[in-house]
Amino acid sequence: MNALLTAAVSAAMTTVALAQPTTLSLDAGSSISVTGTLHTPIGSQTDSDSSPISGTITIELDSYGTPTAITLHDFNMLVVQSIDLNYDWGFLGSVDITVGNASASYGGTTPAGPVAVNPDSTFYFPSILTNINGSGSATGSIFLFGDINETVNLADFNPFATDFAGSVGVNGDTVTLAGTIDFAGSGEVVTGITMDLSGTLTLAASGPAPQPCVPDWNADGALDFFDVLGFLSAFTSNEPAADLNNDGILDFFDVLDFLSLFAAGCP
Ligand SMILES: [Ca+2]
Ligand SMILES: [Ca+2]
Repeated sequence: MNALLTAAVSAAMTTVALAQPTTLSLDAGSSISVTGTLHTPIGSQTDSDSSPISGTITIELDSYGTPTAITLHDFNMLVVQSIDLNYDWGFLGSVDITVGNASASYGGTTPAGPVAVNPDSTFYFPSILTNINGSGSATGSIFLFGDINETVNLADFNPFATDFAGSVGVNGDTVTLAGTIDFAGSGEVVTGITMDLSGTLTLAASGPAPQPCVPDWNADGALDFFDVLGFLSAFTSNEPAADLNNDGILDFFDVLDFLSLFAAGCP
């Protein structure tokens, strides 16, 4: 045992922070709504459209039992239907904007957060970066301005600073998340014509909870010396939890299993 303990202690002198992100898939009912106000020489008009969205969001919870903190790693969402915005000034002109392959993705280079998950399961990210991508066309004509036939690039609006509010919970092996990401920005869609673009991504997502990390004995999200002490304490107290190979006996092989799991680490 002394040799094992020495090995355990030397193996555990460094702290390894554990990250256990999980990727959730957007469920049916997730959608995007877009409002665009077009500013032209003959006046401003506003139109809106919406579409279902599909995709994934990757988050990390500090605990997959009762979470108290959430980190946002990534999201990638595809706008399923084309976004069509139509502006009509009667005999003065009209402009139709169509984007058929729009997408929204996380624009940060590092994970956002962590922020608190409140006792009522809600969370709030005050400022995350969202990129909107996709291209389409703007066609029409405006009195004294001329015909319009140009390509529209949503990337011209990037990045959006957005807020992300929602709720997250764990039910057995499943993580569920509901939330909204609001975005707003301005850009020049056609030379000389600007648009204020805003909208909301409404998310309903679910996915698997990562498996618990056995060698993180005190479940604090880090692998360190205290986990080794915790296991050895459970072992010497004959706690059934220390029977890692499930053979009903606490012996040398359970200690070996713990050290092997500890050395392998956790995802
Ligand atoms: Ca630990
Ligand atoms: Ca055993």
